[in-house]
Amino acid sequence: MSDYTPRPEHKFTFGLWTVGNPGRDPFGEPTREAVNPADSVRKLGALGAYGVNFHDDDLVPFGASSQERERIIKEFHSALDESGVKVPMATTNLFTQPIFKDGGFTSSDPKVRAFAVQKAMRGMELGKEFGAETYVFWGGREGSEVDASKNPLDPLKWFREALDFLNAWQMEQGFGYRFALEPKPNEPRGDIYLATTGNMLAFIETLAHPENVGLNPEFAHDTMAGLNFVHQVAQAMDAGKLFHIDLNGQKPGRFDQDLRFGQEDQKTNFFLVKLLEDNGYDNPRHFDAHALRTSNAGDVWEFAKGCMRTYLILKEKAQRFNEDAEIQGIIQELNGDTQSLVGAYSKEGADKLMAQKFDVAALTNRPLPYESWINSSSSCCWACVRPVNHRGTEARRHRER
Ligand code: GCO
Ligand code: MN
Ligand code: MN
Repeated sequence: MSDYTPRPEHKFTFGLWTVGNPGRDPFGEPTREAVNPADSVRKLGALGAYGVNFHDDDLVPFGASSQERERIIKEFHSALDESGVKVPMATTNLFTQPIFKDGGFTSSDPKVRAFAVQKAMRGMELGKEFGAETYVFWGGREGSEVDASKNPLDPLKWFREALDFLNAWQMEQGFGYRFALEPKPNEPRGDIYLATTGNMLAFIETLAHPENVGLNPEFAHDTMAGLNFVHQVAQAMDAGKLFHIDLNGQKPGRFDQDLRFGQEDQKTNFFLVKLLEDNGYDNPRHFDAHALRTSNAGDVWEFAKGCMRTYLILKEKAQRFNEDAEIQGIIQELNGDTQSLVGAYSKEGADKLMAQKFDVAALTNRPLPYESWINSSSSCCWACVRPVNHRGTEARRHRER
């Protein structure tokens, strides 16, 4: 039996709003008591998490007095010191307060936009107080239901203005943040601007300082849009922009479910973990999920354990996949030599390519028996990872799961 005990080096993190989620939904009142942030930190530390993240208002309630703020900060510092839990990421809540009903950075009202930027500046100060290195921007209210109300180019300009201003300011302060933008297609707005990982990647290149701005893609968000999350994350990695990641569970075409990591679509989760682990992803693995509304306070911590345990199980499977001689042999056989014949452009290379003869029939008819692979190797299920001939050990391992 493998050891699936989470440890700080696995870099698992949770938001205060995730384990602290009281089970409220648009149709119903909370089903659990609110959790004190310092208690969440101690509990997460005891479970082996690396870090905790927060929105400004998760830690210091909106409108709190300065004495109240000082008291909370002090208490939170002691909980972090005692537990060894870090704060790798912080963010601003620009969605709960009614002032943001038609957007924060993209509101048509310049005063609301300025207030949103000021709130983000204060949130950055709060994050730095605890050593946060990544600052996430999720534009929950940055969207619309009524497109007649503005020129669709304006919100993009205003979003850019806010990010450029905040980035210049935080650099001058010496905060050293990396910004991670988090796309989502809809909810709570009918349509949210910059809906997908691809939209965000293109937008980043239009900023004044694209070098320290990257992505915080979320499993649920791209899955809601019906996209292949593994491909989205791969593109962010290819661009050197995977600064952070939000892991959870989600069925396509639904409201934002924020289920436990691995609760849905285990195959995609397997390839996601494999992508991250195979390609040296070293930033936090953040679970932006919450326990089911049916959970009581104790069950919430089982939910947290479940997220981390699932990741470690999938990580182990990815390793087995990579080390399995039979699997690797089949992949090698299917792919053959993948060395590129095109390469970087040169005049000589172009002339050579133009003169090259291709045996189109042979290339077309090269067998790619993906279907036979599954049958002949007869994996007992995808989760065994190994397409084996039901050898005793594999079959036993399956039964033991
Ligand atoms: C959501 C989002 C948020 C953000 C969080 C951090 O769908 O509600 O995923 O949970 O990740 O605001 O910025
Ligand atoms: Mn989300
Ligand atoms: Mn998220």
